[in-house]
Amino acid sequence: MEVPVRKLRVGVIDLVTKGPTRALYARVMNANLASIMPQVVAAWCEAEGHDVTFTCYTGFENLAEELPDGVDLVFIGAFTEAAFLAYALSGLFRSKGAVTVLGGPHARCYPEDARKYFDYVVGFTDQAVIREVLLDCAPHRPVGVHLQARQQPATLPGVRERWKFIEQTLRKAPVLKIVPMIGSLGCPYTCSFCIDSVVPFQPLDFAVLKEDLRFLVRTMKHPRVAWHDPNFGVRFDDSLNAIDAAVPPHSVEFLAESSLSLLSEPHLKRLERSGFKALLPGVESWYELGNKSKTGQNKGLDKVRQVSEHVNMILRYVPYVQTNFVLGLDSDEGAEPFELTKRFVDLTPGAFPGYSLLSAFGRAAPLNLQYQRANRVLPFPFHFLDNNHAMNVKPRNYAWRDFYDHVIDLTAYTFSWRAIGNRFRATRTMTPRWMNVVRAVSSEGFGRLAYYAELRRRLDADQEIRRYVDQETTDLPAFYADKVREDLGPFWEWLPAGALQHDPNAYLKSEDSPPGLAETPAGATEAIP
Ligand code: B12
Ligand code: SF4
Repeated sequence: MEVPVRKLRVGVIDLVTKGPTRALYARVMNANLASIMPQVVAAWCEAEGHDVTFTCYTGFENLAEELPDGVDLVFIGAFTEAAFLAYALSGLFRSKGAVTVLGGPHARCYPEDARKYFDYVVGFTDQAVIREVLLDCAPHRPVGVHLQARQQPATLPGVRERWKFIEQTLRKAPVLKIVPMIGSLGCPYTCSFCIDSVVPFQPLDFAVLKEDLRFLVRTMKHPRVAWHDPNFGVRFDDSLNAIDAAVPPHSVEFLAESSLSLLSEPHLKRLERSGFKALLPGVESWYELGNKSKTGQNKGLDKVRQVSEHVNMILRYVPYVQTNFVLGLDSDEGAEPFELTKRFVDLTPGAFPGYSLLSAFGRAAPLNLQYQRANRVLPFPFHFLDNNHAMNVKPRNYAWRDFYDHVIDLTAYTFSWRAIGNRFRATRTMTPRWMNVVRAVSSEGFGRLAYYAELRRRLDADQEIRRYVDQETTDLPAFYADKVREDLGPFWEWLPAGALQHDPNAYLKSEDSPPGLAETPAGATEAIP
């Protein structure tokens, strides 16, 4: 006899920010940063017959009121920067009797830590994993269960099935409304710092993609789509053929992250014809990763010239280009890498440079094991791990103060009025022009510069911070604890005791003593003790 399934009241929360905010930029942009998976999870829970309340938290909502009273199970999707908000919410909902589940980048990178605060922590997630959680739906405390599918899911619900959650989220975006879509998972490249360097490339169903685009053209006035593929266009012709077969040229505007090696001139001509308006290629370093940027053995100034020419060519076809760089890689030494990036800014005035400080997100990438083995990973609280507010890898070739001097110099150069003016003039169309100005004068440009300057001042004057970054102590400097308290606002009181600290070497320790993998009866899921 079949046991009837209990109908659950399920809440799904997508955290796109780390705490309450009133910032204008957040009001305009945060809803456009919504993730795909929380919408997928909500659709899968409904398909299993449960009542679902979905909310994308953009920093303006009252979360305690958004979910119904008596919710049985709460899924939270979070980046590491929002881990504390997620932990606090888990505490809050558990206190009301709910069972809690964490998924997303933080769950993938720091499962050992997250299990202390959630009943379930999930890595790769497919429908079977979600079904398993729904069927079990029980408190697992003090240490939660860690579940993951053996690989990325073969299919994901498309825009049509996610639409009611997308629509509800985009109502929060007052001007620009961007729909998240995905055409592939994983990546064939193997950039050692990247979470996808070990995940096989896998295209998703092109038929779903086509149907979704047709649906969007019927449903929205001027649809804009952001591709969340880790590297869009690996199967270039297949992807573009699918887009072109589905919708008339320019009826949808597209944004995508794509590596330079995929952005040849013939490909760019096609992308322009099909309505691509923004591309975000990764340059990362002037000394490494030649394959990805198609610069082969070229290094240093030669690579700057080559990449600059390439990006200027991209700008002839696509109006908005953000070039991503990682600062502080082991191959960087002295002033040269920073000076080279300044040359790039001069030679490529139309591109918006996105800088990330080298960060090791737990078990995200194999390279992190090397950093942990060398005792180079600092235990900065998760809240600051957003590629900018803290660099949690001790640089190999720089003292901290010198490093921040270079970072400040480069940031000031990139967001000087001269560079802002050059960028404005070199950008062809209105929205990208102003977007660049707004990004430069808001938290990303001026805001970061002020933050780095404050940090640099403290590296001289604040004994606690100096000892912390020099690894003489793991006691958290008051500066950081105060900032978390301020940013979490009312959620601070729900932050579990001890959450500010984590073991930065948990990945290495788990590798040194490998756990036995216990299979569930389905055989498709791993429950990791
Ligand atoms: C697309 C993308 C973006 C997009 C879209 C972001 C979004 N909200 O989804 C944009 C450009 C906006 C973005 C911004 C940022 N990103 Co980003 N981004 C990615 C990228 C390239 C792909 C992620 C993706 O969607 N994959 C497809 C999904 C289906 O697969 P998946 O992510 O592997 O998820 C699986 C599981 O984790 C699980 N899952 C995922 N979410 C959830 C949620 C629930 C509830 C459940 C149950 C399961 C679940 O199911 C999936 C299927 O198995 C990854 C790098 C990569 N190559 O993966 C970085 C990555 C996720 N980003 C990263 C970072 C740091 C950022 C920024 C902080 C950068 C910055 N300084 O601005 C911001 C933060 C934005 C925010 N708070 O929303 C880091 C995250 C590390 C971490 N532990 O936090 C990554 C891993 C890159 C890296 N540095 O290694 N990003
Ligand atoms: S090309 Fe991009 S997505 Fe692929 S491994 Fe390198 S950094 Fe990761």
